[in-house]
Amino acid sequence: MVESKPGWWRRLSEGLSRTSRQMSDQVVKAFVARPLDQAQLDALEDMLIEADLGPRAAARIAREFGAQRFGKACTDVEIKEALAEAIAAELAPRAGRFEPLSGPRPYVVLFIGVNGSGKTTTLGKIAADLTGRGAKVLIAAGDTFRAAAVEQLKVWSDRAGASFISRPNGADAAGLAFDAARKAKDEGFDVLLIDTAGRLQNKQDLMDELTKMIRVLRKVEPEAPHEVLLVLDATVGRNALAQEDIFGNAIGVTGLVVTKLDGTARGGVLVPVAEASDSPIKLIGVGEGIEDLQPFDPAAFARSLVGLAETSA
Ligand SMILES: Nc1nc2c(ncn2[C@@H]2O[C@H](COP(=O)(O)OP(=O)(O)O)[C@@H](O)[C@H]2O)c(=O)[nH]1
Ligand SMILES: [Mg+2]
Repeated sequence: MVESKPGWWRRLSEGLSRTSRQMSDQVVKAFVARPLDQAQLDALEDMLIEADLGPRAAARIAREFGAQRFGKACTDVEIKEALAEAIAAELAPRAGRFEPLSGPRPYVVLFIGVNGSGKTTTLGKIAADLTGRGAKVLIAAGDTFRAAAVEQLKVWSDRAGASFISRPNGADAAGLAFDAARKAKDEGFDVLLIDTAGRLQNKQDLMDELTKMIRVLRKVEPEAPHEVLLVLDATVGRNALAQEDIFGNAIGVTGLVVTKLDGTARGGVLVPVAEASDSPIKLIGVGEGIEDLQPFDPAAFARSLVGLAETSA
């Protein structure tokens, strides 16, 4: 899996600070050490909905919280602790691990998602993490639709010290995937990371291209791709759910990456996304930097989201 780098907690909590600031302010405002009553519970539920946790999870969490605390006065830290636990409990069954170095070699990873969701950036961050751990990484520039996409990926590839394979603009992405898989196999690469287009002339063309890429990969490696990561942009909020539907149904997604959690005050959107998804959340993006991709740790995420420190004292 992507390793947690030094300073990961700071990156996570800074990344989630837009959401946690908002939640903290509201917790303090709504619950200043008076016995918990129904009005406060309603305020809590509204706050969770505002942070995009979705009405169902918000109701469950508020109910659970009320069952434990009704009629008791509590400090803001106690409230946050209880909230973090409830949010983590919602997310825990929906977390998965991305472990490209524990699988077969070459381990083939396909990145899919709409334009701008963060596919190329996520791929670049993963490449850097893997080469940093001594893995031999090949990157395939499967977004042949836009010339700029290839250049952007090449920059990430050079930075990571990975090998790179591309084709001229407009070339067949499936052909490139095939050549990349052959090269990865023949030359003993540990991991093959394949970028894809987020948009073609229309949605059907894109789905056809992705299924064709998968089909030809399997001619080289019957088990490939070992991982299909769907990259979702948290700042689009619940619209991400629709993307999961489209890609999830057409292409077999094995894991989600939720990016740009630093760019929204509604980081709680992870909860309804996790709830609706058939595949687990494996990684989260909390910034544009090379180290701003993290394994998804529900407990750490939930604590950070409500503005708590790394561990309880
Ligand atoms: N703030 C922030 N920006 C991100 C994150 N991930 C990606 N981005 C930015 O989102 C934009 C689109 O990313 P890109 O990887 O090109 O998306 P793609 O079209 O899916 O390949 C770029 O400007 C990235 O720097 C993240 O976790 N946080
Ligand atoms: Mg891209």
